[in-house]
Amino acid sequence: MKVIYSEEHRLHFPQGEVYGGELVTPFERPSRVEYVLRRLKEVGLTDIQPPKRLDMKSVRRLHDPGFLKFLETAWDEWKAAGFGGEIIGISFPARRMQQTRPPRDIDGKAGYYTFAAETAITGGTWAAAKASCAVAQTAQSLIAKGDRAAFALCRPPGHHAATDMYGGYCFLNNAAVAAQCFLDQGAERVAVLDIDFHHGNGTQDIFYDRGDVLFCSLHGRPEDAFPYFLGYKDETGAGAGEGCNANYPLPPGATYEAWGKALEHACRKIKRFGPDALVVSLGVDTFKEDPISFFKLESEDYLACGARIAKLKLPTLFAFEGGYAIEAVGINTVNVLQGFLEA
Ligand code: SP5
Ligand code: ZN
Repeated sequence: MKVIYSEEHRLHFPQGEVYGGELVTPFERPSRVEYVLRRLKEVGLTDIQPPKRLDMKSVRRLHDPGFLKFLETAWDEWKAAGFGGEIIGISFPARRMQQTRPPRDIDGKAGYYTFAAETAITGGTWAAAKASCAVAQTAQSLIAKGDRAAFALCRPPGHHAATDMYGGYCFLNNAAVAAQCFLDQGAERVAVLDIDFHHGNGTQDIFYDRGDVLFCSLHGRPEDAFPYFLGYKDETGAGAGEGCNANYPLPPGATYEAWGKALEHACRKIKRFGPDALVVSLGVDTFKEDPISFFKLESEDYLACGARIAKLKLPTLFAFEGGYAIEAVGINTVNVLQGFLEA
Protein backbone atom coordinates (compact mmCIF):
# COMPACT_ATOMS: atom_id res chain seq x y z
CA MET A 1 0.00 0.00 0.00
CA LYS A 2 1.38 3.38 -1.00
CA VAL A 3 1.37 6.28 1.40
CA ILE A 4 0.92 9.88 0.30
CA TYR A 5 2.38 12.53 2.57
CA SER A 6 3.26 16.23 2.37
CA GLU A 7 5.68 18.05 4.67
CA GLU A 8 3.61 21.17 4.20
CA HIS A 9 1.36 20.04 7.06
CA ARG A 10 3.90 21.75 9.34
CA LEU A 11 2.78 25.15 8.03
CA HIS A 12 -0.32 24.70 10.19
CA PHE A 13 0.61 24.78 13.85
CA PRO A 14 -1.49 27.16 15.90
CA GLN A 15 -0.11 27.98 19.33
CA GLY A 16 -3.50 27.91 20.96
CA GLU A 17 -6.67 25.87 21.23
CA VAL A 18 -9.52 27.06 23.43
CA TYR A 19 -10.03 24.23 25.94
CA GLY A 20 -11.74 24.52 29.29
CA GLY A 21 -11.58 28.30 29.07
CA GLU A 22 -7.82 28.30 28.57
CA LEU A 23 -5.57 28.52 25.54
CA VAL A 24 -3.64 25.24 25.49
CA THR A 25 -1.25 23.71 22.96
CA PRO A 26 -3.58 22.20 20.35
CA PHE A 27 -4.24 18.48 20.60
CA GLU A 28 -4.06 18.40 16.82
CA ARG A 29 -0.32 19.08 16.41
CA PRO A 30 2.36 18.30 13.83
CA SER A 31 4.07 15.58 15.89
CA ARG A 32 1.01 13.33 15.41
CA VAL A 33 2.12 12.72 11.87
CA GLU A 34 5.72 12.04 12.89
CA TYR A 35 4.54 9.11 15.02
CA VAL A 36 2.56 7.69 12.12
CA LEU A 37 5.52 8.03 9.75
CA ARG A 38 7.84 6.36 12.24
CA ARG A 39 5.47 3.40 12.65
CA LEU A 40 4.94 3.07 8.90
CA LYS A 41 8.69 2.73 8.49
CA GLU A 42 8.94 0.22 11.34
CA VAL A 43 6.48 -2.14 9.65
CA GLY A 44 7.95 -1.69 6.18
CA LEU A 45 5.30 0.53 4.63
CA THR A 46 8.01 2.65 3.09
CA ASP A 47 6.58 3.56 -0.30
CA ILE A 48 5.86 7.16 0.72
CA GLN A 49 5.27 9.73 -2.00
CA PRO A 50 4.52 13.46 -2.08
CA PRO A 51 1.20 14.67 -3.50
CA LYS A 52 0.70 16.05 -6.97
CA ARG A 53 -0.67 19.58 -7.37
CA LEU A 54 -4.06 20.26 -5.85
CA ASP A 55 -6.94 20.21 -8.34
CA MET A 56 -9.25 22.96 -7.09
CA LYS A 57 -12.10 21.82 -9.36
CA SER A 58 -13.27 19.01 -7.08
CA VAL A 59 -12.76 21.25 -4.04
CA ARG A 60 -15.01 23.93 -5.57
CA ARG A 61 -17.62 21.33 -6.34
CA LEU A 62 -18.10 20.68 -2.62
CA HIS A 63 -17.11 23.88 -0.83
CA ASP A 64 -18.78 27.29 -1.03
CA PRO A 65 -16.85 29.98 -3.00
CA GLY A 66 -17.19 32.57 -0.21
CA PHE A 67 -15.85 30.03 2.29
CA LEU A 68 -12.82 29.22 0.12
CA LYS A 69 -12.12 32.92 -0.40
CA PHE A 70 -12.33 33.42 3.35
CA LEU A 71 -9.77 30.67 4.04
CA GLU A 72 -7.48 32.16 1.42
CA THR A 73 -7.59 35.77 2.62
CA ALA A 74 -8.44 35.53 6.32
CA TRP A 75 -4.90 35.82 7.65
CA ASP A 76 -4.11 38.99 5.68
CA GLU A 77 -7.38 40.57 6.73
CA TRP A 78 -6.77 39.60 10.36
CA LYS A 79 -3.34 41.22 10.30
CA ALA A 80 -4.69 44.29 8.53
CA ALA A 81 -7.29 44.63 11.29
CA GLY A 82 -4.39 44.94 13.73
CA PHE A 83 -5.02 41.75 15.70
CA GLY A 84 -1.95 40.22 17.34
CA GLY A 85 -3.06 36.65 17.87
CA GLU A 86 -4.32 33.76 15.79
CA ILE A 87 -7.74 33.78 14.13
CA ILE A 88 -10.40 32.46 16.49
CA GLY A 89 -14.04 33.07 15.65
CA ILE A 90 -16.01 34.07 18.70
CA SER A 91 -19.37 35.40 17.43
CA PHE A 92 -21.69 32.94 15.70
CA PRO A 93 -24.93 33.19 13.73
CA ALA A 94 -26.91 31.11 16.21
CA ARG A 95 -30.67 30.61 16.58
CA ARG A 96 -32.91 33.24 14.93
CA MET A 97 -29.93 35.22 13.63
CA GLN A 98 -29.04 35.90 10.00
CA GLN A 99 -27.19 32.90 8.61
CA THR A 100 -26.85 33.88 4.97
CA ARG A 101 -25.01 37.20 5.10
CA PRO A 102 -21.27 36.93 5.72
CA PRO A 103 -20.15 40.16 7.42
CA ARG A 104 -17.44 42.35 5.90
CA ASP A 105 -15.57 42.57 9.20
CA ILE A 106 -12.97 39.80 9.57
CA ASP A 107 -13.88 39.06 13.20
CA GLY A 108 -17.51 38.59 12.14
CA LYS A 109 -16.50 36.60 9.08
CA ALA A 110 -14.45 34.17 11.17
CA GLY A 111 -17.51 33.49 13.34
CA TYR A 112 -19.70 33.17 10.26
CA TYR A 113 -17.53 30.51 8.64
CA THR A 114 -16.85 28.34 11.68
CA PHE A 115 -18.92 26.24 14.07
CA ALA A 116 -16.33 25.66 16.82
CA ALA A 117 -13.95 28.16 18.39
CA GLU A 118 -11.30 25.64 19.35
CA THR A 119 -9.84 25.75 15.84
CA ALA A 120 -7.43 28.61 15.16
CA ILE A 121 -6.25 29.77 11.73
CA THR A 122 -2.67 30.96 11.27
CA GLY A 123 -0.59 32.30 8.38
CA GLY A 124 0.20 28.79 7.15
CA THR A 125 -3.20 27.20 7.55
CA TRP A 126 -4.51 27.68 4.02
CA ALA A 127 -1.36 26.26 2.42
CA ALA A 128 -1.38 23.27 4.78
CA ALA A 129 -5.10 22.62 4.23
CA LYS A 130 -4.59 22.65 0.45
CA ALA A 131 -1.61 20.30 0.71
CA SER A 132 -3.63 17.93 2.91
CA CYS A 133 -6.41 17.87 0.35
CA ALA A 134 -3.88 17.24 -2.43
CA VAL A 135 -2.64 14.25 -0.42
CA ALA A 136 -6.16 12.77 -0.50
CA GLN A 137 -6.55 13.50 -4.21
CA THR A 138 -3.24 11.85 -5.05
CA ALA A 139 -4.16 8.73 -3.07
CA GLN A 140 -7.45 8.69 -4.94
CA SER A 141 -5.72 8.80 -8.30
CA LEU A 142 -3.50 5.84 -7.36
CA ILE A 143 -6.63 3.80 -6.66
CA ALA A 144 -8.32 5.05 -9.82
CA LYS A 145 -5.30 3.74 -11.70
CA GLY A 146 -5.67 0.29 -10.13
CA ASP A 147 -4.09 0.18 -6.68
CA ARG A 148 -6.30 -1.77 -4.30
CA ALA A 149 -5.72 0.66 -1.46
CA ALA A 150 -3.79 3.77 -0.47
CA PHE A 151 -3.15 5.73 2.70
CA ALA A 152 -3.53 9.50 2.56
CA LEU A 153 -1.59 10.79 5.56
CA CYS A 154 -3.61 14.00 5.68
CA ARG A 155 -2.99 16.81 8.13
CA PRO A 156 -4.89 18.96 8.98
CA PRO A 157 -7.79 16.50 9.11
CA GLY A 158 -10.99 17.08 7.15
CA HIS A 159 -14.18 15.32 8.23
CA HIS A 160 -15.60 18.19 10.29
CA ALA A 161 -15.28 20.67 7.40
CA ALA A 162 -18.71 21.29 5.89
CA THR A 163 -19.66 23.04 2.66
CA ASP A 164 -19.12 26.46 4.22
CA MET A 165 -17.76 25.87 7.74
CA TYR A 166 -14.44 24.96 9.31
CA GLY A 167 -13.93 23.67 12.86
CA GLY A 168 -12.95 20.56 14.79
CA TYR A 169 -9.37 21.14 13.49
CA CYS A 170 -10.64 20.75 9.87
CA PHE A 171 -10.71 23.21 6.95
CA LEU A 172 -11.18 21.30 3.69
CA ASN A 173 -12.97 17.95 3.69
CA ASN A 174 -10.26 15.66 2.33
CA ALA A 175 -12.34 12.46 2.43
CA ALA A 176 -15.31 14.11 0.73
CA VAL A 177 -13.09 15.54 -2.00
CA ALA A 178 -11.58 12.10 -2.62
CA ALA A 179 -15.08 10.59 -2.83
CA GLN A 180 -16.12 13.29 -5.30
CA CYS A 181 -13.03 12.58 -7.42
CA PHE A 182 -14.08 8.91 -7.74
CA LEU A 183 -17.52 10.03 -8.93
CA ASP A 184 -16.10 12.60 -11.34
CA GLN A 185 -13.97 9.86 -12.87
CA GLY A 186 -16.91 7.58 -13.53
CA ALA A 187 -17.77 5.79 -10.29
CA GLU A 188 -21.53 5.43 -9.87
CA ARG A 189 -21.56 5.17 -6.10
CA VAL A 190 -19.01 5.73 -3.34
CA ALA A 191 -19.22 4.92 0.36
CA VAL A 192 -17.54 6.90 3.12
CA LEU A 193 -16.97 5.03 6.39
CA ASP A 194 -16.03 7.38 9.22
CA ILE A 195 -14.42 5.61 12.19
CA ASP A 196 -12.98 8.70 13.89
CA PHE A 197 -14.32 9.09 17.44
CA HIS A 198 -16.15 12.27 16.43
CA HIS A 199 -19.14 12.44 14.15
CA GLY A 200 -18.15 13.43 10.61
CA ASN A 201 -20.59 16.32 10.52
CA GLY A 202 -18.87 17.93 7.55
CA THR A 203 -19.02 14.86 5.35
CA GLN A 204 -22.64 14.22 6.35
CA ASP A 205 -23.52 17.83 5.54
CA ILE A 206 -21.84 17.74 2.15
CA PHE A 207 -23.56 14.55 0.94
CA TYR A 208 -26.81 14.64 2.93
CA ASP A 209 -29.18 15.02 -0.01
CA ARG A 210 -27.23 12.88 -2.48
CA GLY A 211 -27.95 9.30 -3.46
CA ASP A 212 -24.52 8.62 -4.97
CA VAL A 213 -22.62 8.71 -1.66
CA LEU A 214 -23.40 6.54 1.36
CA PHE A 215 -22.05 8.06 4.58
CA CYS A 216 -21.69 5.86 7.69
CA SER A 217 -20.24 7.24 10.93
CA LEU A 218 -19.41 5.54 14.25
CA HIS A 219 -18.95 8.12 16.99
CA GLY A 220 -19.48 9.35 20.53
CA ARG A 221 -23.16 10.16 20.89
CA PRO A 222 -24.00 13.83 20.38
CA GLU A 223 -25.54 14.17 23.84
CA ASP A 224 -22.02 13.77 25.24
CA ALA A 225 -19.50 14.43 22.51
CA PHE A 226 -18.25 17.06 20.06
CA PRO A 227 -19.56 18.24 17.60
CA TYR A 228 -22.71 17.90 19.74
CA PHE A 229 -25.24 19.22 17.22
CA LEU A 230 -25.29 16.48 14.60
CA GLY A 231 -24.78 12.72 14.48
CA TYR A 232 -28.07 11.33 15.79
CA LYS A 233 -29.39 8.01 14.57
CA ASP A 234 -32.49 9.56 13.02
CA GLU A 235 -30.42 11.57 10.51
CA THR A 236 -30.86 9.25 7.54
CA GLY A 237 -30.48 11.57 4.54
CA ALA A 238 -32.85 13.80 2.58
CA GLY A 239 -34.44 13.75 -0.86
CA ALA A 240 -32.41 11.62 -3.26
CA GLY A 241 -30.13 10.91 -0.31
CA GLU A 242 -32.82 9.37 1.90
CA GLY A 243 -31.37 6.18 3.37
CA CYS A 244 -27.80 7.14 2.36
CA ASN A 245 -26.74 8.45 5.77
CA ALA A 246 -26.21 6.12 8.71
CA ASN A 247 -25.10 7.26 12.16
CA TYR A 248 -23.95 4.92 14.93
CA PRO A 249 -23.79 7.04 18.09
CA LEU A 250 -22.28 5.12 21.02
CA PRO A 251 -22.16 5.87 24.75
CA PRO A 252 -19.15 6.65 26.94
CA GLY A 253 -16.98 3.65 27.73
CA ALA A 254 -17.76 1.73 24.52
CA THR A 255 -15.26 -1.06 23.89
CA TYR A 256 -14.70 -3.06 20.69
CA GLU A 257 -17.59 -5.29 21.67
CA ALA A 258 -20.15 -2.55 20.98
CA TRP A 259 -18.04 -0.60 18.52
CA GLY A 260 -17.27 -3.69 16.44
CA LYS A 261 -20.99 -4.49 16.22
CA ALA A 262 -21.67 -1.04 14.86
CA LEU A 263 -18.80 -1.50 12.40
CA GLU A 264 -20.31 -4.80 11.28
CA HIS A 265 -23.67 -3.15 10.73
CA ALA A 266 -22.11 -0.30 8.78
CA CYS A 267 -20.07 -2.70 6.64
CA ARG A 268 -23.18 -4.71 5.71
CA LYS A 269 -24.95 -1.51 4.76
CA ILE A 270 -22.00 -0.51 2.61
CA LYS A 271 -22.00 -3.91 0.90
CA ARG A 272 -25.72 -3.60 0.08
CA PHE A 273 -25.15 -0.10 -1.33
CA GLY A 274 -22.78 -1.63 -3.88
CA PRO A 275 -20.21 1.17 -4.13
CA ASP A 276 -17.37 1.26 -6.65
CA ALA A 277 -14.97 2.59 -4.02
CA LEU A 278 -14.67 3.13 -0.28
CA VAL A 279 -13.17 6.11 1.52
CA VAL A 280 -12.35 5.52 5.20
CA SER A 281 -12.08 8.55 7.47
CA LEU A 282 -9.43 6.99 9.67
CA GLY A 283 -9.26 8.57 13.10
CA VAL A 284 -7.89 6.68 16.07
CA ASP A 285 -9.24 8.92 18.83
CA THR A 286 -11.41 5.91 19.75
CA PHE A 287 -8.35 4.62 21.66
CA LYS A 288 -8.74 4.06 25.42
CA GLU A 289 -6.05 6.61 26.24
CA ASP A 290 -7.21 9.41 23.97
CA PRO A 291 -7.17 12.65 25.98
CA ILE A 292 -10.37 14.17 24.54
CA SER A 293 -12.53 11.12 23.78
CA PHE A 294 -14.38 8.42 25.70
CA PHE A 295 -14.26 5.10 23.87
CA LYS A 296 -12.07 2.28 25.12
CA LEU A 297 -10.55 0.58 22.07
CA GLU A 298 -7.29 -1.34 22.52
CA SER A 299 -4.40 -1.24 20.05
CA GLU A 300 -5.16 -4.82 18.82
CA ASP A 301 -8.75 -3.81 18.05
CA TYR A 302 -7.48 -1.70 15.17
CA LEU A 303 -6.12 -4.85 13.49
CA ALA A 304 -9.60 -6.42 13.65
CA CYS A 305 -11.12 -3.21 12.32
CA GLY A 306 -8.79 -3.16 9.32
CA ALA A 307 -9.49 -6.84 8.63
CA ARG A 308 -13.25 -6.24 8.64
CA ILE A 309 -12.90 -3.37 6.21
CA ALA A 310 -10.77 -5.57 3.92
CA LYS A 311 -13.58 -8.14 3.78
CA LEU A 312 -15.64 -5.61 1.81
CA LYS A 313 -13.23 -6.23 -1.08
CA LEU A 314 -13.49 -2.67 -2.32
CA PRO A 315 -10.87 -0.28 -3.65
CA THR A 316 -10.15 1.55 -0.40
CA LEU A 317 -8.70 4.95 0.38
CA PHE A 318 -7.74 5.56 4.01
CA ALA A 319 -7.67 9.26 4.90
CA PHE A 320 -6.08 10.20 8.22
CA GLU A 321 -8.31 12.19 10.60
CA GLY A 322 -8.06 12.47 14.42
CA GLY A 323 -6.22 10.69 17.25
CA TYR A 324 -4.49 12.53 20.08
CA ALA A 325 -2.90 9.93 22.35
CA ILE A 326 0.18 11.00 20.46
CA GLU A 327 2.56 8.12 21.04
CA ALA A 328 -0.05 5.45 20.31
CA VAL A 329 -1.42 7.21 17.23
CA GLY A 330 1.25 5.63 15.03
CA ILE A 331 0.69 2.07 16.22
CA ASN A 332 -3.10 2.31 16.14
CA THR A 333 -3.33 3.95 12.72
CA VAL A 334 -0.89 1.55 11.14
CA ASN A 335 -2.64 -1.40 12.82
CA VAL A 336 -5.76 -0.60 10.79
CA LEU A 337 -3.66 -0.65 7.60
CA GLN A 338 -1.88 -3.87 8.61
CA GLY A 339 -5.14 -5.55 9.60
CA PHE A 340 -6.45 -4.61 6.17
CA LEU A 341 -3.37 -5.86 4.32
CA GLU A 342 -3.08 -9.13 6.20
CA ALA A 343 -6.76 -10.10 5.95
C1 SP5 B 1 -10.57 15.61 13.59
C2 SP5 B 1 -10.98 15.58 15.03
O1 SP5 B 1 -10.81 14.56 15.69
N1 SP5 B 1 -11.47 16.70 15.54
C3 SP5 B 1 -11.90 16.76 16.90
C4 SP5 B 1 -12.14 18.14 17.38
C5 SP5 B 1 -12.53 18.16 18.82
N2 SP5 B 1 -12.39 19.45 19.37
C6 SP5 B 1 -13.18 19.76 20.52
C7 SP5 B 1 -12.66 19.09 21.68
C8 SP5 B 1 -13.55 19.30 22.86
C9 SP5 B 1 -13.24 18.20 23.80
N3 SP5 B 1 -14.00 18.22 24.96
C10 SP5 B 1 -13.54 17.13 25.77
C11 SP5 B 1 -14.16 17.06 27.08
C12 SP5 B 1 -13.39 16.02 27.86
N4 SP5 B 1 -14.05 15.71 29.06
ZN1 ZN C 1 -11.96 12.96 16.06
